[in-house]
Amino acid sequence: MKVAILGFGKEGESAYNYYSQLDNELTIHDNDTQKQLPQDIKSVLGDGAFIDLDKYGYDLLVRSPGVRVDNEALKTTLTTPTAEFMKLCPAPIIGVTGTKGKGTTATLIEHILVETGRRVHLLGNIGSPALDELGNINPTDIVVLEMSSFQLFDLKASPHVAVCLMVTEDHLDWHKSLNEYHISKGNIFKFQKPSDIAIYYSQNAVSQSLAGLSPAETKYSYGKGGDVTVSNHSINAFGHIIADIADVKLPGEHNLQNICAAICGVWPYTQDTKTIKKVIKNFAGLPYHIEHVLDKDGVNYYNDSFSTNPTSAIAAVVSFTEPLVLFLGGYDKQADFSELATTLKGRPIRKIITFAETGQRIAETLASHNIPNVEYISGNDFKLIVKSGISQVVPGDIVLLSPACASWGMFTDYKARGQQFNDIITLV
Ligand code: UMA
Repeated sequence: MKVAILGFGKEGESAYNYYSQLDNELTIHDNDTQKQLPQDIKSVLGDGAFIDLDKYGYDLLVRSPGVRVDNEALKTTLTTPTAEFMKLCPAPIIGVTGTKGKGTTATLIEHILVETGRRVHLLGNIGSPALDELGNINPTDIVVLEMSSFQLFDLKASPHVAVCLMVTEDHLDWHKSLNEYHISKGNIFKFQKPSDIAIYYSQNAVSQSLAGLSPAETKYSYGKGGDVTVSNHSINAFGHIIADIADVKLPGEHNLQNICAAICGVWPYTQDTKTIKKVIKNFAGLPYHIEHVLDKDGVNYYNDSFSTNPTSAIAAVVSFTEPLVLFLGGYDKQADFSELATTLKGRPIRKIITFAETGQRIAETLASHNIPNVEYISGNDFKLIVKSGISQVVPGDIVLLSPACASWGMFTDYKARGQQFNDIITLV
């Protein structure tokens, strides 16, 4: 077969390895002319890499998640690594989507199931291309698949257990509209069977209405009035008290909701409340997710570099009542920062530094909401940016990197941004 791999990042490389095993003739398409490619591979690189894909006469196009191909007029068969994986995966899949919290929830689901003795594979948007693991999965295993809107966009399959967390606004530079973003997320439910299980967040209208697309006869909800709730200072699931919220290590109200979602996700496989409690008590969260990194002279430093949209920055901000030094800014995904500004209103602000492509726009939005002590710093000197923020901290302050934007432009990814932040605060 003549196969084109569209985009040669993590997923593209995984697809390349997968399809080359099957003795296909492969070509890589990528916008990046500097892309490092396997030796002797055919390629189409540059701005026009994804234009008129039918003209090459391929039998199959394999789309990486970040590459957008509008396929209405396309004649060549288009697939994705996620679609191919779901078609062939021998084990049941618990899919997790939502605007934020996917990684934390999927990881908690994995930790709980592993603790009950299951063999579990945590794959997908979390950073592990699913096709890489396919040959290693047995029918008795469980796959936990973090699914982004880019992966769900043209997917015509849904997982056995589908978990949809809070859906707000994101990726409007990629999706044509908020509605399209929501429709993409809805694919996690749309192709389920009656014997499948749909899980939604009762306090998020989008999540709840998307779950309505599912023909699943079993639907669980978490949040107010749901099957799993936080009330009377405890986490309650299906009539059992699971844990006291004082036992939870993860910071923030949003993480209590992620825990509730994870309990719904594992419930079809385990109702061992003791094990669930043990994992919840021990789970301190993922790196760069409101991660406590330093306590220096009475000032606590938190790294939330994973915050790539305003919703997650809001969740981080409301986790603290102490005076904040906050860093905001990054790549422009056309997000609206006014709700973040409203959230910041009335909170104690030591300093807000805005930076990078969105820095000026964020500063203007905050100014229009009369948020005090905001400074925009232009340029790419992250050390200068961080040092300017922390120059006036006093004991009791919280220093928080929760940029509300993707890292691209200044950093390769959120991990590089988070690592640089940690290096700088540790040294100064
Ligand atoms: N490319 C183009 N043109 C485009 C977009 C990309 O040529 O318009 C090329 C790039 O030059 C690069 C390659 O495609 O060579 C990158 O492919 P990709 O953007 O699909 O990224 P991958 O490296 O394959 O990583 C993807 C996910 N990235 C995206 O969806 C953007 C990773 O999620 C995921 O961890 C990885 O697959 C493994 O499954 C990252 C992410 O930011 C963490 N996800 C978004 C989010 O969580 O909000 C959706």
